Amino acid sequence: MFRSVRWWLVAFAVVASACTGSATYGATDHRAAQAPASMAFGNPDAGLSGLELARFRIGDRFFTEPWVPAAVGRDLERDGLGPTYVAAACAACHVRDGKANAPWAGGPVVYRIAGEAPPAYGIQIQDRAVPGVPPEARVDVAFVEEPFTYPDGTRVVLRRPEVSVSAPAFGGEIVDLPGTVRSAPALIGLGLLAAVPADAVIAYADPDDADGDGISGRAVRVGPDLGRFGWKASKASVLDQAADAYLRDMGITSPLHPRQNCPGPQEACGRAPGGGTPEISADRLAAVAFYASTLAVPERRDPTAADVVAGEELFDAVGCTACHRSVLPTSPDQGWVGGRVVHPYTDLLVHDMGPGLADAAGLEATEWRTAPLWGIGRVDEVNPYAGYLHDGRARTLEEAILWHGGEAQAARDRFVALDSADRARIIAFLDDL
Ligand code: HEC
Ligand code: HEC
Ligand SMILES: [Ca+2]
Ligand SMILES: [Ca+2]
Repeated sequence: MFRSVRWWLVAFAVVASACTGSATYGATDHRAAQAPASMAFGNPDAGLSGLELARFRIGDRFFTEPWVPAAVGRDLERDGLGPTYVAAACAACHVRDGKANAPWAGGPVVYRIAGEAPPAYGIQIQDRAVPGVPPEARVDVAFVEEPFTYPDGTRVVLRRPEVSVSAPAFGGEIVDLPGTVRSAPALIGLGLLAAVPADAVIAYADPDDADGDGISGRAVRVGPDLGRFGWKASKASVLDQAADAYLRDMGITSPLHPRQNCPGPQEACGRAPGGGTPEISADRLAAVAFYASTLAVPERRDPTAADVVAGEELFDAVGCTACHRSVLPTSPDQGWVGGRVVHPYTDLLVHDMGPGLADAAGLEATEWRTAPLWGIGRVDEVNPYAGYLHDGRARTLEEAILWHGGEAQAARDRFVALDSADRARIIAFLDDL
């Protein structure tokens, strides 16, 4: 009974948005109501035209199907994997368009050197390679337990990752360099985030905390553009992020990165055959970026349920919305994503999150982009092996909150000071997103 009521609400929302063209955020199409929960992130935005949907499907195919090694005398659509790589498909990390399997669940480990790139390896370690080419090194992640007790006596065991790099193929210096594990985020609503006017983001920045509320927030500049994507907002566009992923994660060259990822001393890598020049064309790269930009944000499940409403009020009252902003506009002149009001629960700014989440020494090591929270309640249904936070360390939303420090310390402390029923309400609200 309840379920069918919800179905009609969703159907109504789709019809309404199709008529007015002004859905609030990412209304999914009606199939979402029937599709399995694990597919909640895989739907195209309801605003796409027929032609755009066709492009979405092409992008989907290239996002999902794995690449294979190149071989001399063979020309396939998706050959050219590596020579060194981390995974063979976008979908191997962004599982069903959601988060990656966490390192504690055997997921692919994206390991980035924090600081200057060692010339023999480059900024990221590729721990796999095609036959005949040595992988750069082996990366293992272990977890150290850090028990935590609430004032009311409730205990939670937090876990901090500890990375060890071994079997370095091109010199041992990387074994001791500081680095950072990066978990693949869910890819919903990115076209909407791309369409938020830079001014609306910069308006929330307060780098010197002029208003003295303990929250600063810095807009990241990438050349003339605003950095919006990645855990440190280091990419201005989904296309840049996709081209980077092709080269660095999969070893696929593109018009943006035409040279294979084979640093000087890696001779076997340099000699290995390629899969074309470049290996992915501009058209296909653009289709994949389009796909990754147009995945719909799922409808909220039950936003008027009493606990969810109370949880949202508490979320605001303890100060979560100082960073996880609930309302942002998109520019009117942005086609299918334009002129909307979106609820991403991010300000797209980077904040000092304290030493507990730092990935190295130095000023920027503690800075992370406020993670968007839309869809966060579906993450574990889309992929039960997913982890939260930039390195996937948190197994639950509660653990993720307890890791907040730095500018978020006060909000975290107010969360900790709540009684268990109110903490559960905040989690119920997050789970509804
Ligand atoms: C080996 C794992 C891996 C593969 C393969 C991979 N990604 Fe990612 N992706 C990541 C990680 C890790 C991040 C976070 C990067 C960071 O913050 O530095 C990310 C971030 C992103 C983002 C930014 C999302 C946001 O919210 O800011 C986009 C877009 C993206 N990936 C698209 C792609 C596409 C398209 C492909 C295939 C061409 C792909 N990725 C392949 C691991 C992967
Ligand atoms: C000072 C800004 C700030 C405040 C205040 C803040 N957050 Fe966050 N939040 C972040 C940042 C930045 C991240 C990403 C940190 C990382 O991955 O290392 C994050 C991550 C999260 C995540 C994990 C998201 C994911 O995709 O893994 C959850 C859940 C979350 N915050 C909930 C909350 C709640 C609940 C509160 C209030 C108690 C809160 N946050 C307060 C900045 C903030
Ligand atoms: Ca290649
Ligand atoms: Ca490398």
